[in-house]
Amino acid sequence: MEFKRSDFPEGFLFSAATSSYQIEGHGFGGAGKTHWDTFAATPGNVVRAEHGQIACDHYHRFEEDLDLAAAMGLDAYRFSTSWARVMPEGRGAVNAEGLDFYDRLVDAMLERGLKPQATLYHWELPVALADLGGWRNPDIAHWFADFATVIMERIGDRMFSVAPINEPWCVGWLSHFEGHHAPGLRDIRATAHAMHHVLTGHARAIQAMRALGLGNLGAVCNFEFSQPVDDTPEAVKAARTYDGYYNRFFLGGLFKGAYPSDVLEGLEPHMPKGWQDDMALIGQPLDWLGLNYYTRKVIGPNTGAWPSHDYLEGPLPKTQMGWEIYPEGLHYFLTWVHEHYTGDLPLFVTENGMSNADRLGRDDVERIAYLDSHVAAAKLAIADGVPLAGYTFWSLLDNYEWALGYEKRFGLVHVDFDTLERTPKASYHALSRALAA
Ligand code: IFM
Repeated sequence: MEFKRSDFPEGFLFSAATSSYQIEGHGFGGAGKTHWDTFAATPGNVVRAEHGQIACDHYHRFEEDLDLAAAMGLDAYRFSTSWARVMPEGRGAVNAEGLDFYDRLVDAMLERGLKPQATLYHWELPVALADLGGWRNPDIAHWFADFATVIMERIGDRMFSVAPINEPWCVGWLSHFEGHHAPGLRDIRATAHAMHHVLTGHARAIQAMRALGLGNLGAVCNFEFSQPVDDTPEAVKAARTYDGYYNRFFLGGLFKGAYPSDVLEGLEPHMPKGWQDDMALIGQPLDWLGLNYYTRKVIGPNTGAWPSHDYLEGPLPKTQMGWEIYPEGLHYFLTWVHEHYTGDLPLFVTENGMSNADRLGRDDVERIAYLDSHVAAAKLAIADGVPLAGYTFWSLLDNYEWALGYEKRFGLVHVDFDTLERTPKASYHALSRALAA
């Protein structure tokens, strides 16, 4: 790595992230069924119909995984709590084993000097709630706040930070408009409802956690740089629309009390009745914002229905996901969010990393270069005055990459999915040296 820890301000936090369904093994410990289990069991949705029943078996191997995180020299560990593990039916009965698991997990982080950075929901909706419409149902905001209370009554006393929902865009758009994630819908009304309710859910969970006395509460949004394919007004408008529903919609709700007008142009006819009355609730004061960033998209216009655009092949080198490598986008978003939305609020890069067709014994140079270039973009943003307080690598372990199954490897640590053996990659060792320096 070109960078070293001492390039960053005193107290800057380096961490690595994972999420519950992607690593824990939902077949263990009394977890309820999630909509990812049923989505994966439906032919055609997930590569080889792979699911998260075993995943990395983190449920039984978390001590070893946290040893690896600590030995790398990380300051913190970003994890998520599974709603279905804690409340198998989504409401009502609590699974004591699930609560005990998170209790042990958090203690194990603290024993190793890792600050717990929690996310309450990273997509494993209990099926009983999916049956009731999931994120399309306005009541989900209250169900989610109840879950927030149950889990944080148990572990909230030991959190460094908490965010309610990982990547609202994925919960709203990717899952209800593009159908790539559970519940696999392709419907604009479902999308508009889910995009709004993910924010009312966020807000009610923040209120519930404040009522418990928790501090350092934030939100984690994902961002993609939207590159028009050329400079024609049509391409510029198409890219702007993409930027609107991807990057500006959730920030508008969280920080400006309003959704962007160019997104409402498409979504307003489909929004839930009375949505405007929720905007004050959605704007709950936050203590920080997390940005997940990986890539840019090249966008061109089409003559179809709103949003009237196509994703086009870009010219830049790509990761195993087919995502263009564009570190300039991270610098752009850090400075843009700071200037236009969050002001003095601390920002965190809460996810960044790449998947690669790793084989053990390879030198892992692509991931090292990817991480180095993105950390350099973050460093530049700090020099430009952005109050960036931490950087989180995705991911500690190779894991379940949702509809793409176990094939896409994002880990700093290789996982053999037959033996479940963990082996640190060269990028793990390179980061470890950079963090010690
Ligand atoms: O694996 C995902 C994670 O669950 C959310 N952010 C992006 C990662 C890579 O696709």
